[in-house]
Amino acid sequence: MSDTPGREPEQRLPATRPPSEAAPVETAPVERFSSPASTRSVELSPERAAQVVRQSSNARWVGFLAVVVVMLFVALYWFYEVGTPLGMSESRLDQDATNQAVVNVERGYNVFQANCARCHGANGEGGIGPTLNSQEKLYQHLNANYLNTVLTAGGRYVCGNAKSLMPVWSNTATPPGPLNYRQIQEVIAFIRATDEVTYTIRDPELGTPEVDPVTGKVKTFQGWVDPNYQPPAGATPYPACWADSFAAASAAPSGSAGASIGPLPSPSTAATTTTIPLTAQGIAFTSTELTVPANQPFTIEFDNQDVGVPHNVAIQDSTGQYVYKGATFPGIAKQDYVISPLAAGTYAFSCTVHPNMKGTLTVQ
Ligand code: HEC
Ligand SMILES: [Cu+2]
Repeated sequence: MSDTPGREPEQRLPATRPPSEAAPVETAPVERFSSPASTRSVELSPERAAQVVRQSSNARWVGFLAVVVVMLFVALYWFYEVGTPLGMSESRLDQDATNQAVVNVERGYNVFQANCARCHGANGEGGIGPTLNSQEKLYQHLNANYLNTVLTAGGRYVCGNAKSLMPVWSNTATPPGPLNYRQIQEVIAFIRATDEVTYTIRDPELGTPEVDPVTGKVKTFQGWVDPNYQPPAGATPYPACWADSFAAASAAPSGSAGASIGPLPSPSTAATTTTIPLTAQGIAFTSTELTVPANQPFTIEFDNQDVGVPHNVAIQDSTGQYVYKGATFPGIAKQDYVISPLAAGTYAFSCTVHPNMKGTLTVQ
């Protein structure tokens, strides 16, 4: 049936139900909500108003505390980043730089041992190549720039010797050497490392500290540079070519050593009775045992067979004191060293340029 106007009211929907057995009378309208009326009221009750006030006060506190926490975090992070005042802690970047410097030195140690130690000595004490660990040289001569140039241009840069035994190391040179720019930086960092820091020797591949199998301790090394070193007053700067430092030094001691020996005739005037030959070849003396008579001047006929490599002969007594230092000169050349009489005993002779060129001189 449709509810169209024009019909009788009782014919419109909803149709009134006729009383029946199940529902004998019309039921009262049912409340649709079960909550109390106050909650449905739109007005702000006094309790509700009080609650709103309390809640917004809490919310302000939460907000305030959140701001405080953020500010504390910012402050703490700030000091973590730039370091706390009064030097209580180092800035993060400085700390990273320090760590990186240590890593460079430790890796440079490995580069040096693998490539340079066979000529310059495990500790830079010198050998086929010149000494690198002397404070005199490290003070100014062996600066990072110079090292970089020498490693890029090769040993010929040092004294202008085209046949220098030291090859080019940097792979940026033509023809390229075996070391990349990182390794060059690292080996320079190692040579310039300060002796005030103890560094750890690490496995070149794994980077793990190396442990001494005997003592069970981690192996360490110290840098070479003494930051407090000052050259003696009036000292001349180290010569650009290291060989010149021997040429300059060798003149004086040979004469003064003779004076201390006593009233024996000076070697220049007395005819020497003994002449012994000595040859240097391949950065080594061909004979390591020499014998000369005691209390008599003698001559060492020194034959340097190494092209462009400077050598000399120096004699030390049992206390390590130099009693004679011959002039240093590059090969191929010959020179006679006239040496003042020596008291009987055992002496050591060596090349001051190449400390591992040595032998024994027996005076009897
Ligand atoms: C084959 C031997 C040899 C090797 C290996 C070698 N050098 Fe040399 N080095 C020499 C010789 C020899 C000289 C002297 C150059 C000359 O006068 O011809 C020299 C000179 C130098 C000098 C200049 C020293 C000075 O007093 O001016 C430096 C620095 C140097 N070497 C560093 C290194 C480094 C770093 C390595 C390893 C990457 C290395 N050398 C590997 C033989 C070697
Ligand atoms: Cu020598």
